[in-house]
Amino acid sequence: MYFDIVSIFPDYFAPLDLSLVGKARRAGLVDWEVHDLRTWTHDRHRTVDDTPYGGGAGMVMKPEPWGAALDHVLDRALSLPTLVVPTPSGEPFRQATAHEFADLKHIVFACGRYEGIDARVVEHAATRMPVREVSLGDYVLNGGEVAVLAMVEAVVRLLPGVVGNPHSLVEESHSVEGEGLLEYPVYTKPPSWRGLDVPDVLLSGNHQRVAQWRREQALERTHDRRPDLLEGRPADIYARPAER
Ligand code: 6GU
Repeated sequence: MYFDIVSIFPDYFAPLDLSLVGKARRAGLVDWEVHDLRTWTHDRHRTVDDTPYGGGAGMVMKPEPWGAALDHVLDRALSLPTLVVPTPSGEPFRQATAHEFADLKHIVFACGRYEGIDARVVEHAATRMPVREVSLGDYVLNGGEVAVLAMVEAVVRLLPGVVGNPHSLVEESHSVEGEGLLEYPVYTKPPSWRGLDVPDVLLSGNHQRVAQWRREQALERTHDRRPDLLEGRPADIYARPAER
């Protein structure tokens, strides 16, 4: 899998070489290039932004450097990439989105700053390649860089051979196999710590009771923290045990 990442802050992406993502790169499972958008400016101040038509606060990223940057990566691409544009006005980036992206060979990430990128950039790019405008959640970041770090990590860990034990992908929060519920609480040794005991059932060795307890805990957490995840599900199967 290959990523082109275009940003005015290329240094943001140095940490990608750490930890699991960096290990995957050194193993040849993924590679990327980070491009400085200012490479495609021609004025003395390497200007990438300008005032918005129609007025209003803030600045908008000019289309010309973006057009040239995307031409550059497309000209060198071995296959048709997908353009991913992080923006708080995008579709939600979910675990299912991470799986979709993990099936792609080549993603170009376009990191906007300021109030966003001139809308013609995405309109034009969409005539050349698939485009996804995606949001990490209902809050505003100063730019797409942190969102790209998060998406790259979410996607790379799904690539075959990246996560040591593939089973650890199965039971975690938001996985299909875990019914899209939040993950149950986990414990390790010692069995008692600062007066707090590990739940007895986990020490019982009874795998069926353990599985049942974990599902109940997952349901309880989901009810409390993310009731939206349970909407539209049959109430009897997904009621917390106390309500059944
Ligand atoms: Cl993907 N980008 C920006 N700039 N802000 C965000 C976001 C993305 N997701 C939530 N807030």
